[in-house]
Amino acid sequence: MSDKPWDRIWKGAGLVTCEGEGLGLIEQGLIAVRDNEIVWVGAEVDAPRDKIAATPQIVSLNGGWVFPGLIDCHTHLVFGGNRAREFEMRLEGATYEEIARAGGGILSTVKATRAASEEELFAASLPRARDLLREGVTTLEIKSGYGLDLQSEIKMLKVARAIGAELGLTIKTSCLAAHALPPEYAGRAGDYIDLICSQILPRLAEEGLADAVDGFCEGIAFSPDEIARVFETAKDLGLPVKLHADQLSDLDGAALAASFDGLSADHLEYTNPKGVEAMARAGTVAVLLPGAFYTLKETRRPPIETFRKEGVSMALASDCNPGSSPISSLRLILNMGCTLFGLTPTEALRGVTVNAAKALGESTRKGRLAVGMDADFCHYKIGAPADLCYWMSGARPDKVVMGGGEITVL
Ligand code: DI6
Ligand code: FE
Repeated sequence: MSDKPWDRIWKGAGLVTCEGEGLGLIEQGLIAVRDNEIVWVGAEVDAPRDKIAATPQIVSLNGGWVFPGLIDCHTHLVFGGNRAREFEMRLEGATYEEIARAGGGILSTVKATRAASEEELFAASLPRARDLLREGVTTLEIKSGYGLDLQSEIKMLKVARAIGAELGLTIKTSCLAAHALPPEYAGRAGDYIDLICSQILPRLAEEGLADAVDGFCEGIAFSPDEIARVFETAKDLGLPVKLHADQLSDLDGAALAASFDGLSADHLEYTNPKGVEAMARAGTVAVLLPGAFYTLKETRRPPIETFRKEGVSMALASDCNPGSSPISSLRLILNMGCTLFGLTPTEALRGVTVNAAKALGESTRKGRLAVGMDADFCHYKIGAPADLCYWMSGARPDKVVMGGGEITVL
């Protein structure tokens, strides 16, 4: 152990470390931090006395549980406009696909997002990120995909980065230019894929605006061949990929993502057993999105049992977006993951911590309370870890720590 003194200690609460297979619980735990890293974690009784005595700042938590900072690994929270009218249309019987084919859906958000200035987009999107932060989310993925032209995609991803700077959150960005066919390319999907591969991705890579490349592989979006072209370019640029796969139909999307060593395949309601096997082999995380399942009143659930059997890591995310998952609460998603998809609270909690970190390629820094990890964590005054899944919304964390510093959650 290094001789350097510790900066700060948090003690007096249980720890949900997410180490090992389960939650890695430690009752009466202690976390020590130096700079922005965890330097000691374990049971308080085992902590070195001399180190504790020399630490200038000790925070006593008085019960409750400390979790790794929660991670929402799939969001579309930067967007302009509002789709409440579509919600009403769906209540009147229209389907998501019908609305999309009639020019509503994603394309109506594209119109509003293109029309918004960077400042307007930032102002509209920040509250959604703040909602998540208030629940203890410290790492957040944000996708583009409502710009669908070079300048608008850049604008979205700059806003995503600016949200991270404003709130002190870790933001991972994904380019989702292959989300929908923009109206000016109607009937020319191949040309739009050319634009993505020859201009949008190279420019975003050059500017460091995209940490990964995503796509929407679906009958109402892009075919597996089209997505494969986008992924080839991503590979050439050294960017990892992930995919909206098999959400509304089985297009072998999961296997496609796995064949490019995808970080994750997301949605997966219609994924077939071969796709699950391919994901297991590639170490591709299954990102489950019960908010979209709920909103679209889907009845077909992702093959959870097969993921378990094949040892595929499962993550849970909000999919926060104006159409299919108008939700900016990861707490509610934890409950939905258990109630709608049959996850255990342990699986659900690992799904917004250790497995969500894996889905973002951040396993070495995020998602666990362990030595060497970023000092991101949140403290909830709850009786048992499963309370976060059981109670819908409700109590907020009373402390959120990011990079070793406590932040005020407004
Ligand atoms: N799948 C989704 O659930 C979202 N995008 C996607 O590819 C929906 C986005 C929207 O309706 O605006
Ligand atoms: Fe999505």
